[in-house]
Amino acid sequence: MWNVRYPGPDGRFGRTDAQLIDDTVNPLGLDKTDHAGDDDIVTLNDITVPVGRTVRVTLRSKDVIHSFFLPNFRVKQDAVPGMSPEVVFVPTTAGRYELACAELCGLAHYRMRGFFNVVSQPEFDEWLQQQGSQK
Ligand SMILES: [Cu+2]
Repeated sequence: MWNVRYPGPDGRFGRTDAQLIDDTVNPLGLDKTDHAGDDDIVTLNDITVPVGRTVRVTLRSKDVIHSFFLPNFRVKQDAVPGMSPEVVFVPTTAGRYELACAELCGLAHYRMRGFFNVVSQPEFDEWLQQQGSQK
């Protein structure tokens, strides 16, 4: 699945470390001692962004090569273990779009179907308010 993380109100991501990854209690390898991560927001297979604003996605993979694919945006970037490639783009049309993994990555490949929601700034602000932070 796509684990999606936003930096939260402080605009900073908490530190992560591959050594801290634990499939049951810490699938993202978050360093709980870094308080920059206290307000980070985590979603599964669902990304919401405001229309007309630059989106910067940093990709990480903990197992094999996956590929972040937004066919409607012609955006495609591999997610490679040990690397953190970025993809930057500006969504210009509101809507609900499909997010897929474009790499046949394993038995759970089908579970990597997600959604990329492009909404107005007020709708985004409301969505952001509704998200609980990950402590
Ligand atoms: Cu995949």
